[in-house]
Amino acid sequence: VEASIPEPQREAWKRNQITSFVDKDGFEQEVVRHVETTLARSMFNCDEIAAYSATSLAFRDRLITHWNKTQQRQTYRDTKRVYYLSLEFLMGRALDNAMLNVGLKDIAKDGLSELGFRIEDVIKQEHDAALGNGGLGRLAACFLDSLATLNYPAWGYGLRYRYGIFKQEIIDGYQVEVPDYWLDFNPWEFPRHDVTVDIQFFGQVSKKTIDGKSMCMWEGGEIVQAVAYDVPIPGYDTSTTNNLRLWSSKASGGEFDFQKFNSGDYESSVAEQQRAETISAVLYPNDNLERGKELRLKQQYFWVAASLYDIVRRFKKSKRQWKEFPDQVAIQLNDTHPTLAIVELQRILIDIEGLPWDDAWEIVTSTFGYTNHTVLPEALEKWPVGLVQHLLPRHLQIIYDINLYFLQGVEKAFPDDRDMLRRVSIIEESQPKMVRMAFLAIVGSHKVNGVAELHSDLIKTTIFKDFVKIYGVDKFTNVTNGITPRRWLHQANPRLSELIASRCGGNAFLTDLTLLSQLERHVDDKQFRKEWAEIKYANKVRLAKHIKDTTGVVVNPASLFDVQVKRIHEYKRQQLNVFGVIHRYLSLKAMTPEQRKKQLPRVSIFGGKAAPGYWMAKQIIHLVNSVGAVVNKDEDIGDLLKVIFLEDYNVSKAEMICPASDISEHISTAGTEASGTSNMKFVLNGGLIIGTCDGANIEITREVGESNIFLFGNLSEDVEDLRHAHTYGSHTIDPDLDKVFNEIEKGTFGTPHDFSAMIAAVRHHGDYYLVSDDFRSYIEAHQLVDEAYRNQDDWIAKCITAVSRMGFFTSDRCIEEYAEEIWNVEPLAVDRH
Ligand code: 8GP
Repeated sequence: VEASIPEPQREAWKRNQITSFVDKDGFEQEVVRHVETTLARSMFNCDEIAAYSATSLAFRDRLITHWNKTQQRQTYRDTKRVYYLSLEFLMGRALDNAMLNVGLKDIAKDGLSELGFRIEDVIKQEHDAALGNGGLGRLAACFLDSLATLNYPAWGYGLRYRYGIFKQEIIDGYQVEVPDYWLDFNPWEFPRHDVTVDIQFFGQVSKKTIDGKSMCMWEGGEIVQAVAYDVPIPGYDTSTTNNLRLWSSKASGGEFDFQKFNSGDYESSVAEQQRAETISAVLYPNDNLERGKELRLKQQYFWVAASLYDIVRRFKKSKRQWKEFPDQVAIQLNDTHPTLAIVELQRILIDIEGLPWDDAWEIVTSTFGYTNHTVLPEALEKWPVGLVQHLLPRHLQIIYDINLYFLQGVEKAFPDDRDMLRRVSIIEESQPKMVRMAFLAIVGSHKVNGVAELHSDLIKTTIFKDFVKIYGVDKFTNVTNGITPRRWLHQANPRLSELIASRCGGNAFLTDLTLLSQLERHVDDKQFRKEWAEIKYANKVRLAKHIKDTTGVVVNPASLFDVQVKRIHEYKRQQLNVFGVIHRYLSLKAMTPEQRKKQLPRVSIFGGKAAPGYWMAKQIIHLVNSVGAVVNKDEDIGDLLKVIFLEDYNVSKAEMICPASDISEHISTAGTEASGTSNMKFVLNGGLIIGTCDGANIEITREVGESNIFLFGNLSEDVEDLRHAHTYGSHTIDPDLDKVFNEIEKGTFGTPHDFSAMIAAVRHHGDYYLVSDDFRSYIEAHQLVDEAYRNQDDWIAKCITAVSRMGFFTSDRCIEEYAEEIWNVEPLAVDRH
């Protein structure tokens, strides 16, 4: 619909351009206006939530004017855009980030104070936007921040879940899940009731002849409507404000079926509406695990089809030829969840636009790039052919055709390798037959990347080995993950950020993180070290207060804070950590009081959610809590060891925890953690890490130097042989670990039966994650940590040195690599604020 204002009337619009506030008085006016009009309240009933709402609305207004200008500029210049398709965006809080990126936090602070509020209290009112599970979703959020900051024309596309990742409560030492209903009041989204797409499911395919051409028609079935909700994404120190478009599902054709209603069938008309709304109702709470639920496949197609419709609609406005599509559009698939986009674009081009198959396929494969985030077999997506056939009959036909042409090419190129076709086929000939989504993603993309060097090498030599033979090695590349220093340093750790700025020539390091290297000159500066240590201590005091408030346990901030916060998963080996904690406890117990006095006090802090259906992960949480319950009240031990489980780990908690850590644990079995990104956050905040030679730990070691990290454990190349030996040779358990097991079995930490499966996994079931093999070297690495920490001066020097060498790990660098190597897009130059 043409809704543009005619030229003669535009003058009035230009005269009345909205001006955003620039100073404290302007900000206060906006807050008061929003409290009194938008919220319909007054100074007599304005609580902190109202202050938060009004402040957010004031900043939102600002963002949206920038957003409008950014979109107009991008449309006018008509350059290539990037579309980042991700089923997860783990955004966290928006207000603090918006204030910092726009550069008006100080003004807001003063203004709020004059109006009777402390800015920290106002910021804390915001509910995290938690539309993700862990690393994959947070990476998408960091990428959006970098894309906007670097002025790339880019959109994110995702689902607007009504329920984000569940909230975790710990009751009697067990995880309990509580739904996260977060949309009550969300000032950061703009419903676009005018931007809707009808999405088709089920139905049948028939052949029709149109203009002498035989075409496939997908008809019948049911229609669900996708409604767009837009979230503005401000860049740091630039006016570029990009868009995150989230789709929400509703029944097509309005509120409910009036015909059914009138005929007295009220219930079923409401039921139909509810069924439609179910599609975007809930985020699946699994990290690195795929459960193959039908509703999940529906979510995927719903989101992908709506997003592609939107992208194609935007492209068509420019009236270009189809072959120019890949010059205008780059689509990145965040893991295999959006792989149906490949099939959907091919369908649009051949069935609706009438292009020949080969021309369409050339366009499709030039458009897509695919990022793999895991090699764990249980996380690789496969869908039963029968399910795809039922839900998306036309798509299944296209998948079969894609596979046919692909396999024909393979057969020609490898006539002697008969088994090759079976191995690489997009259809797995199992019972039932399955569509292998990763293979489809590879075949339909022009680039495939892993997320850290080791991981990118592993996918080339293991799960995607045959595809390297088929396509050549150049199709496969690496983009090591990164994090945004705006949120993960400047926002999370303002005092450290300020101290760094004072030695690095101001805030420029926030957009050029390599400038951190200037810190190295100050490593020996006593005053600088002292200020550094004071900031770390203050951050630990803040965390200690949170621990006291939430668990009742008093911890001494002078202790070494040892932190492992991430999703609970056997491959991440929280069990190794808790076994190590028990070993430490037993060693302390065996000492004389004199010996104990010489020991270094430690707080072991755990946090993270277990997928609700992941029984073993829940047992690990239970063991940590059970150990804490015993150790924390043991008077022999006192401050020497405290064991804490922090409830409901999320993005905003991470912002408090990362700055307060002395040592953090990144201890996955070598070869299993694709990258890890919290490892980067902890080092950037002046903590050291203990870790295995896995994921990005390896590159962090290369950058910061071996003397500034504590590595231990077997290497990834030895894992397979060790596993083989466990199963077919004799498997002896490390004697110290055996003592730990015996203590658990004695009932020291509660009912032994609760933990018998965890122990049996190591003793009797092949110790798949190599807990016993790595135990000795893990304990030894911790002894080195203790020794190093005793010399505080050296310790601080290590931390400063490590931070100064972290420039590589900014997500800005990642985005530049993607832009150059995969997307072929350029930033649009713009004015600053
Ligand atoms: C995660 C990886 O486990 C983590 O190492 C990495 O840092 C992060 O992705 C970002 O790249 N992977 C997943 O969360 C994942 O693969 N999830 C499901 C798709 C299986």
